[in-house]
Amino acid sequence: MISKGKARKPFSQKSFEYKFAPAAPTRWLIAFVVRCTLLSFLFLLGAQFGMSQTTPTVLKVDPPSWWAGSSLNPVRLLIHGSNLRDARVQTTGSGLRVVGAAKTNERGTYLFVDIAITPQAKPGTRQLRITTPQGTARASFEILPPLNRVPNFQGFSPADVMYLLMIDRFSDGDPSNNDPPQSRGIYDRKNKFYYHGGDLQGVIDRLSYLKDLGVTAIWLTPWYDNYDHPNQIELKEEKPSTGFHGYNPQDFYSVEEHFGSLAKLRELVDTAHRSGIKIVQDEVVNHTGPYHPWVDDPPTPTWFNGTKAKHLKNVFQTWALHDPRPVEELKRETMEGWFLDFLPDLNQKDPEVSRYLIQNTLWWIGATGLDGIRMDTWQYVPNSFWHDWTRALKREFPKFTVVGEVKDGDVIHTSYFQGGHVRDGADSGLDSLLDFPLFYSVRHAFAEGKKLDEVPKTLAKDYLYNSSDILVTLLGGHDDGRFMSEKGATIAGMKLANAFLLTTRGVPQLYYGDEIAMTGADEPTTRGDFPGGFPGDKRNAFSREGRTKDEEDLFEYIRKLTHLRNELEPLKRGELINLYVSDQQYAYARKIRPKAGEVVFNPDSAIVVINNDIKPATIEFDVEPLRLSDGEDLRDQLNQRNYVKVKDRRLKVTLAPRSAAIFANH
Ligand SMILES: [Ca+2]
Ligand SMILES: [Ca+2]
Ligand SMILES: [Ca+2]
Repeated sequence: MISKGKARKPFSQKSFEYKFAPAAPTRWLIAFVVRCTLLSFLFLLGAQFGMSQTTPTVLKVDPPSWWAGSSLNPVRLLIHGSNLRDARVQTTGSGLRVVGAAKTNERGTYLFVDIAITPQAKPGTRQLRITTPQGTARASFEILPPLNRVPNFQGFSPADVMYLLMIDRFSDGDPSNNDPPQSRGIYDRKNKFYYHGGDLQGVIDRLSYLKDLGVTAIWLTPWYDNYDHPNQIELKEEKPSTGFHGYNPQDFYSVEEHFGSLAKLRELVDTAHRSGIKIVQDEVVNHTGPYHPWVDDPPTPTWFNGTKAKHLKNVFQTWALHDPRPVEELKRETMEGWFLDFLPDLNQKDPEVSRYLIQNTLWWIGATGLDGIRMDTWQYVPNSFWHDWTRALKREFPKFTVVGEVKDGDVIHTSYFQGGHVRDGADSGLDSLLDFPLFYSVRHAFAEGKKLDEVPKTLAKDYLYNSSDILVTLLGGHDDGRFMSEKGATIAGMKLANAFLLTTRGVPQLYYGDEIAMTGADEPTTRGDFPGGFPGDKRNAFSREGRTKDEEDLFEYIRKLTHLRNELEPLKRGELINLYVSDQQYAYARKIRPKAGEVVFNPDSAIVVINNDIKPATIEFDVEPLRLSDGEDLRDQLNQRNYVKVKDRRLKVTLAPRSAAIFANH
């Protein structure tokens, strides 16, 4: 296969930059014009030496590799090139054979062909020969060694503490990829919408920091290759932006060159696994980036919903999706409309698109060993597709888990998308959702200081979910202003929010930098650079010496909570039992219900008491459901000097203003 990197020969602009020093967009334009001139020259040169314009060529093979023994066999290849009409595909080498006839699109630019891998096939590179009456093109295909089931493909669970980081903004471990030749001029740390240099090596370098913080799973923003030039379509503050966030895939089978390579990604997964940390991939299947080559040259006529010239615009009327009597036009605009009117909406009802996307997901997992997926824009993709996608995923990787992004504060709405029910004609099979309803309640109570009882009132709607224990809970993320930038936010409130998040039901997710109280009120500023992650930073907040007193205070508090969660089994998998609720006080327990035959070692329960008031509070409540013995002492795990005694199956607790306690017989 001619890899994409090789196809785009690095073009040196040094002399231009030296003479004219033009602005980045202008530089890109110059590079583009010169590249076009060069390509035309090479084309003419080819014609001169007798290469026919009708000779088949191959630019790319998706997927470029697969493993023997997969539940998906044969694999369907999508070969991109030119003059591929009426091509026959043959394989050379053992362990690989073509099944059935190849299919091409009208323009001869895309070819679909199925290849079967024999279970005994030895790992290594094989050749594909693509032959038409006008000639033969060759491409490579690799058979990968199947990865071990342990420690790969483990899925996440409520026993995990997840950490969301933006690759570009977390840590720059390799300055040599900051301004790569194939995408010169879109690195600028002073521009909020350009690349800042963070990469996969940076994440590897910070694994010990994350381990110390108590993180057991990392969700990284997408690492797909995004476009290599400024985005002139999506203007931010009236200027071109870039795909530093990763949500505008340009190539679903390649790692963004600013972040590293597939080999570096494999190294990250392996190193993280050795530290007991899982890796969660952020995937997008609803749309492609605006400059994806498919937009002007789709592999099938129905690859996208509409075309660049004629398509619906997404109107985000998501309520219509679960309306039993929907206005069909609204529903269609929501499912098939292009995000922001320019993100091309993939048509998963086209069987080739569906097959391509399912294989792409399996490939990232099978080729790297990752453990979970956070799926972007879940609700804008049909359930019939999700049904097939999750079924294929679980067949190959039974322990794997997926969390879907349904950004909505209403439990009635979000719960509709969890698997376990037939919705809109199919069961999506989705394991988990980001718990945005709880996120908003947490922000109101702990950041703004509003009534705390909004939190248990939101949890009271858990009956609507097929399973609420696996929901991913959060108090911050990259699409919202940071907790510490909310009106009324304080370190004390942030501590309470973390005490709640790390002891209630669900899989807690931290947002990078929240552990050191980073601020940022809106979408670009919430994605700030982690101090110390980048060459030349004035201080290094990854180390204790580099943190301010407040930062260190918060960091240590969160660290204590994650480690407690790790030590106290009930905090990981105990049933959530509410014990007391008032305007600004909330007490609850986590208690393990032993499985048949299971012996649970003490403590089998923990009691969390939170006072969100600005005054001290004394509350008394019944602990009957926990079956604690009268006279038993329970110690506050956050402050070992505090303890309470069970009396007449009740507890009386006094708490300082805006504070929390975690009582356990430990
Ligand atoms: Ca870098
Ligand atoms: Ca790129
Ligand atoms: Ca869609």
